[in-house]
Amino acid sequence: MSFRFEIDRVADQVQERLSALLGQDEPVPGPGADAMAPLAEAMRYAALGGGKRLRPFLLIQAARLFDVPEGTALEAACALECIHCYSLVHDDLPAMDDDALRRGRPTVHIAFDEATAILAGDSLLTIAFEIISAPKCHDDPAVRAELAYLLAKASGWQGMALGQALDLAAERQPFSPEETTAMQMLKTGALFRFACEAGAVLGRAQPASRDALICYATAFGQAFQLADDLLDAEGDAAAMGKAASKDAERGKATLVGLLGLEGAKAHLAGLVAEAEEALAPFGGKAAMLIDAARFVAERRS
Ligand code: GRG
Repeated sequence: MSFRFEIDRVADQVQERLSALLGQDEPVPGPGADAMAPLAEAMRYAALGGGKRLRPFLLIQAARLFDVPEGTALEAACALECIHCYSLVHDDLPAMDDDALRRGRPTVHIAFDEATAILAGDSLLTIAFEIISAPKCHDDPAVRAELAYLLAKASGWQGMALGQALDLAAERQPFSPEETTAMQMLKTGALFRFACEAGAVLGRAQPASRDALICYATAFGQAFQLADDLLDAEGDAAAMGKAASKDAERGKATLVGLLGLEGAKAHLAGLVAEAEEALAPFGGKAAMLIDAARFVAERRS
């Protein structure tokens, strides 16, 4: 089965399940109903409006290494995607990146308003924990509790939110390559790590297998961010006729700015090799995860 086919198939599954989870089958009766509608609509707009669904894909593929059925892994995968979508809604706000477009459409605060975007982000964050702690996620409450714990750690003040805070700080003070990598491993890497670790938790993996997946996720997360920075840098260089990116202009820390285009490309190839090597113990069973690392490094949009 090809990677392209598989990632599209998983994206369809995620779309269908998220649509059900964010459905409006229990409308609030009475005077609150009208007021509630824009919030639910904004959540659906943010979560159901496209996206590659890479994090759910990694989670489902990691779980598959331990023969976890896709229907089981899908719940945790949807919880993770809700966190990702929340982070994008908040990242786009005027107080953060102040972006008007996301996934080819107006961002949530443009399509609705700022207050609704903040609340939709908050609600996507919290519904993630409803999904991951519900019995449908896993029969064993200990597994659900571990997943919820790991997801909270990955998302919050020691994970993605800290990474975002450091990224904002990097606009005011110069970051070294090491500091930039550490920031990116939190900002974008923490959710990729959760995706892979959750697969191991769902599959009750041995510590060595879990560690191998964490190594893979670490290299994958860095490769993803570096490829994203390269896309920005090359796109902006083409548009502006010089090798300076929008992020660099804003004073944002990127490895492309620090290593240069060629240095960054060489580093990216090394990260993909690292990701592949980490999965060697799983043999051919890890082919989709290896293809995912190659995909993020090679993507052009
Ligand atoms: C607001 C707490 C808080 C955190 C925001 C992840 C993040 C932290 C911000 C995203 C900013 C950004 C655009 C970073 C570049 C890399 C990235 C995460 C891109 C978006 O992820 P994709 O490519 O998006 O997986 P899709 O649309 O495919 O889901």
